[in-house]
Amino acid sequence: DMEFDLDPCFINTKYECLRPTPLKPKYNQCLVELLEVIEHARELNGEERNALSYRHAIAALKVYPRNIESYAEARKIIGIGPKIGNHIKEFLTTGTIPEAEEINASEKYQTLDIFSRVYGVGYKTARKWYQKGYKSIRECMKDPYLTHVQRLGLELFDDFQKKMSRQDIQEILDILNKVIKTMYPDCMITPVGGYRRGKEFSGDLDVVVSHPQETVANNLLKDIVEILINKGHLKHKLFYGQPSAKNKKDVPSELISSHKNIMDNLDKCFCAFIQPSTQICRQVDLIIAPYSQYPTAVLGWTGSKQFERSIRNFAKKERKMTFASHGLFLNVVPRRRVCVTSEKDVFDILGIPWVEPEMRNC
Ligand code: 8DG
Ligand code: MN
Ligand code: MN
Repeated sequence: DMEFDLDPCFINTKYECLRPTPLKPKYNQCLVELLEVIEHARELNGEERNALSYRHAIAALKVYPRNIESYAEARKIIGIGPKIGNHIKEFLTTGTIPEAEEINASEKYQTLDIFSRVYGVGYKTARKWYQKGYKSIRECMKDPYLTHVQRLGLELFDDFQKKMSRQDIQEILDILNKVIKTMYPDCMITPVGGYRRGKEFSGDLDVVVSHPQETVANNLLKDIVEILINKGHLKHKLFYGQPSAKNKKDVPSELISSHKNIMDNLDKCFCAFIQPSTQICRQVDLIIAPYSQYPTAVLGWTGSKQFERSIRNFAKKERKMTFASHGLFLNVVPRRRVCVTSEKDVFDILGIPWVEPEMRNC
């Protein structure tokens, strides 16, 4: 169990990447859970800005070194303004937040929440389906205007809802390692996402794959997907390709809206993978990185989403640099790539204290 440095300038910052955040907050758990309900409702409602301010406040409360005891104490935290402060006051006096209770009891939010969990469905489509009067996944399947990806997402809904234990993930990783390394022994295969951050249960498996030879890396996605299909592991490709500006037109709009801030130039295939021991379809996100972009790809795909967001903001606003999964760049004209050799290198160049993957859970 790690007790971290309580230096206030380290903890009290608007950049979550500057401080370690463990998986389970020590204090303020109850309050955090209630604020998360409101944050999610804002997202479902399309109030992204508002959701973001909740996320900053939640992240700060997760690392706060004791339980908040007063409104005044809460307001000293960067990211907690009068609105969220008032919710905290409600919590301190009543033990709950009325708005969060209302949301939890609301049939509308329960339905929107379910729809938004469908692969390929963004908050916008979730709201559209709700407005059409659909109440269940079954009803959505009868919608005459479904895209191919939405139909797949609906069909795979039950399987994709099932969380994967670390053992489930290990089973799939073993297969990926065996199949890919038989073809390309020098391939590097790194599990990222929530699994790398130490989560006990994951919604999907995210894997970054690279190869020291750039020419091999160029064909890696095609070769890997082909062999996984041939061996019967891959059931569907949910998304395949490079969602760069060039072929953005071909990306289903739902994918863009649900992955808005996370598009990069790396080759990727989001696929439905059959887990042999359970026969459950699992979402596996395969990301291919050229060797020179391997460190940034691993950093960019480890998450959490808020951790990534804060690195990008920090790089842009404090360093005049751009961080993306496909590289670190100096914002000069023309934009210049900064060479990096490891994940640690990226932290060093940006001047961010090293944060272990298990401590990126903001
Ligand atoms: P879980 O729900 O899968 O258990 O948690 P997670 O692993 O943290 O969430 P995730 O949705 O699988 O996302 C993993 C990380 O990958 C997260 O930090 C955000 C990042 N990410 C995507 N999509 C994309 C993308 O298209 N480009 C880039 N660069 N990053 C992405 O989820
Ligand atoms: Mn994941
Ligand atoms: Mn993923």
